[in-house]
Amino acid sequence: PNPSDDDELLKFPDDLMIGVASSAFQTEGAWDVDGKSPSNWDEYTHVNNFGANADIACDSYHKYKEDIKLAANGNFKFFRMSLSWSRILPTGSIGNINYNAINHYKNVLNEVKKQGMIPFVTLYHWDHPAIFDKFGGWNSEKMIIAFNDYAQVVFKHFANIVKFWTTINEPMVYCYYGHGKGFFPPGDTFEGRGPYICGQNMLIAHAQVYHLFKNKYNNSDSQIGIVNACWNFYPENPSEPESADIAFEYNCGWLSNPIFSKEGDYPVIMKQRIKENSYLEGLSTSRLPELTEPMINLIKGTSDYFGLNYYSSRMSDKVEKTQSGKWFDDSGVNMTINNEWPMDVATWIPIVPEGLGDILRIIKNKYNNPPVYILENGIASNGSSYDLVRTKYFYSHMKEMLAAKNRDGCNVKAYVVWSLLDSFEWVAGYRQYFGIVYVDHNSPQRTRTPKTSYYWLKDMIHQRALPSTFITPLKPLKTI
Ligand code: GBH
Repeated sequence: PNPSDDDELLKFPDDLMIGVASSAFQTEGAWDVDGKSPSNWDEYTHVNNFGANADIACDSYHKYKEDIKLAANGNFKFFRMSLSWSRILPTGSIGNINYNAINHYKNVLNEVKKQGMIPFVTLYHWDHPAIFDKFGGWNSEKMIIAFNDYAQVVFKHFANIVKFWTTINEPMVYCYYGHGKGFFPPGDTFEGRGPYICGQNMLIAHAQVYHLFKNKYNNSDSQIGIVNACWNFYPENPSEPESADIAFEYNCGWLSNPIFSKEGDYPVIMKQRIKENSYLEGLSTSRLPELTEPMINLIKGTSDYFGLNYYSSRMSDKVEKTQSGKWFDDSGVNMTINNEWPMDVATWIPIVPEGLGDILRIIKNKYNNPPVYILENGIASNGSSYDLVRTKYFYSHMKEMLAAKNRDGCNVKAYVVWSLLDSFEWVAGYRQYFGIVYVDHNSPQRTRTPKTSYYWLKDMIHQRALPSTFITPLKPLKTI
């Protein structure tokens, strides 16, 4: 459904927070400063990644005050950031806490609060001490223990300052790219198994840390949860709408259903398909590991909110069974891009704002209308500070989000823009920029310049309403 232009639908209700997001590895730099050890991504980018690394990135480790000021001046109320595990526990061991890092993050968090914003902290946005990859990283159950240790140290020092927590950012993405496709460290290409093992270990690690927090560090008003990246799907063939359901379950449901559904466990359709495929391949058990009854109960209900990262949508179409043993083929659905969807420089982000509204309605119906924090939404563009496509992208997505909330009763509590700065973009290095603030990566100062989208968002947050049609912001006299 299209959002109506009714004025009421365009208002930001009082219980909706607008925020801006970043992550440690993508912005901090200072990769070997003040006792930090190399992370998995440091090691990986020093030998792979076409020469692009995050040794300096945006130098936010040193420039955090400027970043926080920029966010606060942009009227954002919510500051999403992550912590660098290898900064806090350089050897991975709790016997070796790096108090430089503890002090640094104390300063950062206090600065966020001083500037009138609420810090929203992700424990794990894909970077961990590199040494863990020697024992298999997230394909090893040792990682569950290591993550618990790290979380205890973090909660012990910061639970009194931080109310909003995320355990793991986009487990599916990390597991698929790191342990299936091999594009992320550790670069494993164990397609038909690695992602599932990684996903299960992350689910258990997440659940244990959730319970740890609830048992030992909970305040009545603190929240802890997980964030998943979900696409929305549209059936290629309207007479086979189930292809979109299957695609949802396989993509978003895999690591959401065990937490948010009433029954818990992986989605039934996913279990069935992977088992059938495994048998066809001549295996006697499914490549998807089993969640035992105690595990199901441990994991069920372990998120105070549904963390959603939404960028784009895909078309879905059923395909014949294959015996390729690959993660993607297990779904039995082909996921493609509709040529009519417009896009900017990132070919994986065709612009589909209605997909955000549609997925919010799916989440509402499937998981009993949980509070939803949209923790990332954004698009890459070329470097220009007159970033009209991005500005329009925010307008159209916020409009869909407001209609889903104001008209359809979806329980959206936060909308967080990805990202504050033009940052290190993982495997895309510095070739794709998501920032609402331009960063000159050629200057030693990493000079920051707010873009048009920054000023536009600042104005919208101030008005607490969107105009009924998009009004093109004027081009400033000077643009980068
Ligand atoms: C988010 O993931 C991340 O949380 C965030 O750190 C990142 O900056 C942001 O995306 C923007 O990229 O190059 O065609 O192989 C979103 C999921 C997974 C989408 C990796 C892009 C690579 C597509 N991302 N994927 S491609």
